[in-house]
Amino acid sequence: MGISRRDTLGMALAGAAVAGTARAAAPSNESHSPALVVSTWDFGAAANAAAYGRWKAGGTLIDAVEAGAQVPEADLSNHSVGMGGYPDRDGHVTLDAIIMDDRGHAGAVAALEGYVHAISVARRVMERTPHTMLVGEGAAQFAREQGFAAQDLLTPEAEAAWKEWLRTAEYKPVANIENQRGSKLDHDTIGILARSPEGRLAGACTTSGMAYKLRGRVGDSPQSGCGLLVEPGVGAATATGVGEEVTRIAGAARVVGSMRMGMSAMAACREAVEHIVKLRGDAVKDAQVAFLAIDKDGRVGAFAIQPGFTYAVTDAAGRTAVHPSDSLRRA
Ligand code: SD4
Repeated sequence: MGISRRDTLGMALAGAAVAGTARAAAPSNESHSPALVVSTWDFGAAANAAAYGRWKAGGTLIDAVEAGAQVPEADLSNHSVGMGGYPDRDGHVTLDAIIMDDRGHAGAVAALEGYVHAISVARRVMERTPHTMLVGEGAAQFAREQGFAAQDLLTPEAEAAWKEWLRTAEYKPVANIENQRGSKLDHDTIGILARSPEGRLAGACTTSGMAYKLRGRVGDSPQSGCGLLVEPGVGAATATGVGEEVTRIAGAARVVGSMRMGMSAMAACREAVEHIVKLRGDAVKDAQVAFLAIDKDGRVGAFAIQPGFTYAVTDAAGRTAVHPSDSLRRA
């Protein structure tokens, strides 16, 4: 499979894309070399670089997706994944994360407070417990026992934004807020999928969820089959956007299931989006939901309800491009 001129251009722009300034055209399913790492939104480029670097240095695919997910978790300017994330409506920053390989290993945390690298706590759940998910106080206790350092994740900036929000307390998720850095409603989920040249797969998804959510709310991201699913010999999928809409249809499982039945990654993402819109009608008129998938051969698919979703693709040579996804609605 060759690299088209258009994708060569996109990859050449990769350095700038990591800095969040350049974008390539949306690739067709056939037009780019097999992907090694893919992830959601513009900020996925920096995460891909970390994941690729870890893999190149001899790490496993799980090491790679963990390293990638840690980038936005530690980014103070990213107002939702991990540190600096906007809190729930009671002022608590709560994190959701999941990590998964293609051998049936999965670990997740939900509503975790006080630990910036939720993805690493999720990995410990996967590797050191017989369980697949720990939540709330139990997840925090586990993180403490595992030696993770507790931190106050509510930065002065996020606290000020929350206090400002409290004046009206209007809860209305805004489509594509993930790419509008510095927005008061910023909620950045990263879903990151990695594939080795041999076709092995792993994935991770981490978020602080929707800003100003009800206390105790958990979205799609940490739930297996909703925010993430990896299946050996088939592919992997992740989701971003309004988690309730993804959870209702077990979105990532639906995308991977369609791929298992022979659909391309692109067609499978589109089918899941169309299903949500058919099911929910006007309820998702203004909502954004997007799926990103990779098949076992490294072909990538992405599709969203609204225009504005972007995703980062890194090939086995380490070249990265950020693409706008196709969408059901037009700009
Ligand atoms: C959630 N799906 O908690 C996440 C939010 C998200 O970019 O994707 N934000 O509903």
